[in-house]
Amino acid sequence: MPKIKLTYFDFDGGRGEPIRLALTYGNIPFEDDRFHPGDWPDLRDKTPLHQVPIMELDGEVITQTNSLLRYAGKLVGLYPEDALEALHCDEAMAVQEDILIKIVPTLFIQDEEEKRKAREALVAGPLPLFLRRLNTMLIERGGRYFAGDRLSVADFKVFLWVRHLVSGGLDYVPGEIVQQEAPVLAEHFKRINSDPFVVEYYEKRAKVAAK
Ligand SMILES: N[C@@H](CCC(=O)N[C@@H](CS)C(=O)NCC(=O)O)C(=O)O
Repeated sequence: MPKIKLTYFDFDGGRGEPIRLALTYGNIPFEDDRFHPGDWPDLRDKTPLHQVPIMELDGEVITQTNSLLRYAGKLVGLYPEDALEALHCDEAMAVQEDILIKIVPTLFIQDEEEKRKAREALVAGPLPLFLRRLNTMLIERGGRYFAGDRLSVADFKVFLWVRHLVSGGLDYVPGEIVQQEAPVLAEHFKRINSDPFVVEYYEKRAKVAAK
């Protein structure tokens, strides 16, 4: 097993979090290298594509969230061996990336009115579209998981995004949108959120944050 170092912003979400969750799920030792967003400008130029997450494997730097997540999934048994199930897993991860790409620019809008309009535009179109698609994908795959009848890294990735949405963390995006547009996805969220591993992981994280 190579020595693994994962570098990402110090918050329990975003592109790095599913990788942390997967490695922890499989008890894979890794350096959880978290940095304060204020330190990003200094770190940025030291990363190959001026982006995170990055993973160092015995010192070799690798980029690209979904590639890293697939790798983590393979290490811990959360990536399907069956070709079709692997395709289903990849599709769900890519769908989540695509909607994220539409949301991210709105995170940096300073003007409140402009931000409200941008978020309302998301609620009027892309968000329901992507939520409904994820809902349909779940139904087509048996209603419980995105790939086969078992947990995969796709479930962690989509769960973490939905977790942020339902928390109301995006201003002007009502958390109820998930239940309204994608009830099967809302059930999926509740199921993963109450998984004993996930519960324990975030209990531990809450203790770290309280220190
Ligand atoms: N395609 C890349 C995108 C990575 C990406 O955009 N990461 C964001 C954080 S989630 C980032 O580094 N933003 C800082 C910046 O662009 O300055 C991947 O999947 O890893």
